[in-house]
Amino acid sequence: MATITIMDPVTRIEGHMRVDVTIDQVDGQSRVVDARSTGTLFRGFETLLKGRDPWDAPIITERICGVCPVSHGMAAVKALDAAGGVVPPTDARVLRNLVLGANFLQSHILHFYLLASLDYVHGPASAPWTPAWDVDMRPGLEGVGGHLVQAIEARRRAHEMGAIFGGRMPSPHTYIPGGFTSVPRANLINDFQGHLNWLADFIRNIYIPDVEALSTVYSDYFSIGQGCRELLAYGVFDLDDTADSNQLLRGGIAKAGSTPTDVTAFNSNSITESVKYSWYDDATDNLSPSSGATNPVDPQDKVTAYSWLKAPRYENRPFEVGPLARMWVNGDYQDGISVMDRHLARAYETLKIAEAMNDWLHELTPGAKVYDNYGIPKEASGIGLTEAPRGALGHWVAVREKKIEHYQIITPTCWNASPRDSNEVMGPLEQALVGIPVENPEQPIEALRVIHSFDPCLSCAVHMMRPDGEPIVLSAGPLMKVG
Ligand code: NFE
Repeated sequence: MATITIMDPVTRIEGHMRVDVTIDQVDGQSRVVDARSTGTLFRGFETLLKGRDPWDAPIITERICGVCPVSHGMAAVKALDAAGGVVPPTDARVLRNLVLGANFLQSHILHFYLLASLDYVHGPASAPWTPAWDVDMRPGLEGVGGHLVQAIEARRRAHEMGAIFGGRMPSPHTYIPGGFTSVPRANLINDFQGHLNWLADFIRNIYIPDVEALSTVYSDYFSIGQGCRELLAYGVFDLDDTADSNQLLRGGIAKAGSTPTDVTAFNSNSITESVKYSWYDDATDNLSPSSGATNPVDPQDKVTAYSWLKAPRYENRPFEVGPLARMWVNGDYQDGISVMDRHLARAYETLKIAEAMNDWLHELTPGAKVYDNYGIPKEASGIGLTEAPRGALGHWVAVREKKIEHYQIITPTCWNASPRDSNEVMGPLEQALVGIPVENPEQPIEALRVIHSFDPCLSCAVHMMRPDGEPIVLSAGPLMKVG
C-alpha cells in the first residue's frame, strides 16, 4: 500500500519548503511514485516595488535573500542598465563580477559542507547534528566531515572578500544602474588577492577532492535524480563592455545527452509562468514575466493548488537550472545529469570562477572610472538576466513617469522546485524524485539527497507569511509525518 511521506519543513536548505512523496512497491522495491514540491510562504517583493523609484530596485531586491543578494543586485542593475541604454565602464563591470564571484564561492562551499554533505556523513556527535537518522552512511569519507570547520572559515573569507569592494556582505550597496560605487585601489586589490589565494587553495585541495571522494563512495547517485533532463542557463560574468558581452559561463539551452554543438541560444520571449497549481489568480496563467502579475489568492479558495511558487516554463517545458546547467551549456561538464553530477559540476564551477576572478583582479586599474551618469528613463523597460549560485535569475522591469510600473522576478528555485504546470507536467525536482528507491519511508534519506542536490532556496522563491496561517513546526532535523 502506498505511503505518503511529508517532509515539512525540509531542512538544510534556505527558506521554507515542504515536499510530499508517495512511496509504493514497484517491481518488489519501495520507490517514489509521485512527488509534490511546495513553497510554503508568499513572496511579495514584486508588489512592493510598484510605484517606487527605480534606484530602489537593487537595494530592495537584495533583501530577497541573504545567501544570493548579490545576484539580485546584479539582475536589478542589468535590467535598469538595459532600460536606460547604458553599458557601465570597464572597471564597474569587473568589480560587479568580482563581488558576485565572491558570493558564488561562499554559497557553493556553504552548500556542500553545511547543507548537503550531512546527507552522506555523520556530523559531530553533538547538537544540532544529533539525534541523527539511522540510515545508510558509508565509511571512507571521514575527511569530508573533518573539513566542516575549515569550510566555515572559507565561507567567512569569501564574505570578507566580497565586502572589500561590496562595502558589506550580505546585501552590498555598491550595485547601481550605470556602474558601481566603490573604486579599485591598490591596497584593496591586495587584500582581495590574499583571500582569493587562500580560497583557491581550499577549493583545489579540499573541496574538489572531497566531492570527488563522495562521488566515488556514493557512485550509485550518478544514476539517481535525473529530473527533466533539459537544462537552461542565462549566462553570467560579462567579459567585455558590450550589451551582448561574451561571458565566462555563457547562456543557452541543452538537452540531456547533447554535445556542446547541440547547445542552442535561448530567447527570453519563450519564458512564461503557469499558476494552475500555485496560489495565484488563474487569470494570470502562462503569462510572460514582461506582462506577468503577482496576484495571490486565498489558499482556501484554490484547493487544487499546492505552492506559492509559480511554475516557470521555457517553450512550455520545465528546465533545470543551476551549476550543472551552466557547466553543461558552456561545454565544461557533460558527464551526466544526476545527484552526483550536480555536486561535481558545482565544485568544478567554483574553481573555474575563482581562477577567472584572479585574472579579473589584474584587469582593475586603481582609481579608474566606475560610473557613467545614469538618468532614469521617463518610460522604458528592461530585462536583467544573470545567474545566481543556484541558477538562472531574471528581473523584468518597466518604468513609467520615472517610477517602477511593473516588476517580475523569476528565481532559480522557482525553475527547479516549481509545481506542476497547466499541461500537468511536474517541475524538475518533482520529476527527479519520481522513481527513486526509498529504503525506509520514515527516514527517506534518498529523497533528501535528491532535493539537496538542487540546493533549493525557498527564501528566494517565496517570502512573508500569513499571521493567521497554519503554524509551521520548526525542528533541528528533518521532521516526518508518515500517513
Ligand atoms: Ni536565496 Fe537565490 C540563488 C536566487 S535561489 S539563494 O542562488 O535568485 O532561488
